[in-house]
Amino acid sequence: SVSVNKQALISLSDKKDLTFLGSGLQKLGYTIVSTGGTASALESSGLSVTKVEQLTCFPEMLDGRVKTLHPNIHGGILARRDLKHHMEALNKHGIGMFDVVVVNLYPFYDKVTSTGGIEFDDGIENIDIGGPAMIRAAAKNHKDVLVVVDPQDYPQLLEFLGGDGNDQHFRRQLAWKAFQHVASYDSAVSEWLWKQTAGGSSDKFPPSLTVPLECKSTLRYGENPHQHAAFYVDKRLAEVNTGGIATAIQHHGKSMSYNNYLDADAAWNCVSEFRNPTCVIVKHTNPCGVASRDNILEAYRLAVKADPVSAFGGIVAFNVEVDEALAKEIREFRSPTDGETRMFYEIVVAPKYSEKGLEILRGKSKTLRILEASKNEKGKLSLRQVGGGWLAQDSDDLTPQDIQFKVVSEKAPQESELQDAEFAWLCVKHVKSNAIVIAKNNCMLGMGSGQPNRLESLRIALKKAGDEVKGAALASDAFFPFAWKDAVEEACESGVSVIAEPGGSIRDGDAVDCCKKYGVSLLFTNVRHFRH
Ligand code: 93A
Repeated sequence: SVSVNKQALISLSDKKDLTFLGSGLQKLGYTIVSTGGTASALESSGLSVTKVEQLTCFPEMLDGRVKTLHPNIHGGILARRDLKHHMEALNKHGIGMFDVVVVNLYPFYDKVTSTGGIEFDDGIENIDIGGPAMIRAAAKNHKDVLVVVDPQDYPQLLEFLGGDGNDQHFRRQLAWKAFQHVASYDSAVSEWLWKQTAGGSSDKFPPSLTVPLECKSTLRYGENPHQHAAFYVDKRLAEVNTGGIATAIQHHGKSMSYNNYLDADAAWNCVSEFRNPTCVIVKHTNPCGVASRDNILEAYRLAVKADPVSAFGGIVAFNVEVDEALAKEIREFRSPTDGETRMFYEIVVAPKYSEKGLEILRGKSKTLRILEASKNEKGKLSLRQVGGGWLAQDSDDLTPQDIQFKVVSEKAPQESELQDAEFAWLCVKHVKSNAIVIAKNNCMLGMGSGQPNRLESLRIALKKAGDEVKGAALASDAFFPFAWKDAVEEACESGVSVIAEPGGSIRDGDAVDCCKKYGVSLLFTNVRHFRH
């Protein structure tokens, strides 16, 4: 079923798998037409190519700015095969048709984000004009022209061309992908230009919101079964794989749900903050167990112990490799509540798994989702939706190292108490407001979250910490509006030895006096960590 006149137009910056594509097309009887670099690459792998210049009767000119922008190219892509006068026009001007167009674009995003940056003029030269024009033309005429922008689609393309080639669904899918590719490209250009106009600073607000999103998957449902849902990734981050949870590799388990993504993100963000080997357990986006230890097995057990009831069915995150010993511990560890039931989790997230570790976790349950996530980069934009609009802000990147813990009480904390306060502070940042965390010896003992009243969050945290609260540190994500007969006094009465809070209330003096009365240290951070 090889026909003689079939033509494929190929113009690629990323020449990955070009030989595979070229030889496949040639075997199917296609004449290949290419731009300069692509033609040379094909020729050097022994394939015969017609140069675009031979069709346009024009040299590639203006340093390559004008290569394919010509009626002999675009006419051959855009002509409607079902219209007689279109066909007559092609004949009259001696233009041949293209049945396949394979193009990928100058790597603009990679260039402008490369280390050391790029000169403005260089950035401009990397804006592809002819490529998107061909992609858009072919995608518009997808009924008769197959358009491919992703090397991953080459095998399917060749398979399709080897068959009857009449599946409109496949053609439409490719056209959709093509417009996505171009839209994402243009948004990268516009975002870069925006940054140049805003004064060269990448953190200028308002940011340009042209995030190129690609639908990664449709989800079974949203927060609840009656809500439809899908998952999108920022295409550019996916390419460089610094996207945190969005670009995580799933090694095993049931497909991720809407709530799984939220919870895994919260767990991964929290655990990524810690320098020492740490385990974080999250339930409904709140960390309910956090522990750092040189021995990660111990950290894991302590994180579960902080709140075994909440940890059951939660998300477990580590900032170190899950090896054989840790995987076994995750598989075997029994709930401290009854000492019998094996702990059950929705997801395990870690930066790395040993082969054996992975094998053991796979054996724990069919459903357990095992994620390998890449580091979250600082300085990301955080976006939240409200009715009819979006809120944009810098992500909250402050760590205790960036913060001064200023002693405002009469009693100064001991070194170990200061460390506990810093640990509690790192935890409280990841708990929904109003947030209270009680911690000691690099271990969260209790937390209260999401209460509209800070005193209630405090009481919940105290209750969870139980007797262990004595001598522990307490952190509050925002200042205490009242001290006496309120949160500060209840905290002091419970036996905490140090309190860390932002300060800034008109009743700060009361908090200082109250801590004096109970002999508790008080630290002001001057920084707030609301999480709404
Ligand atoms: O400079 S362009 O915007 N002008 C054009 O007419 C044109 N035609 C194709 N860039 C153009 N291209 C791009 O060249 C393609 O999008 C592709 O990325 C690249 C392939 O060039 P070569 O085959 O010479 O390596």
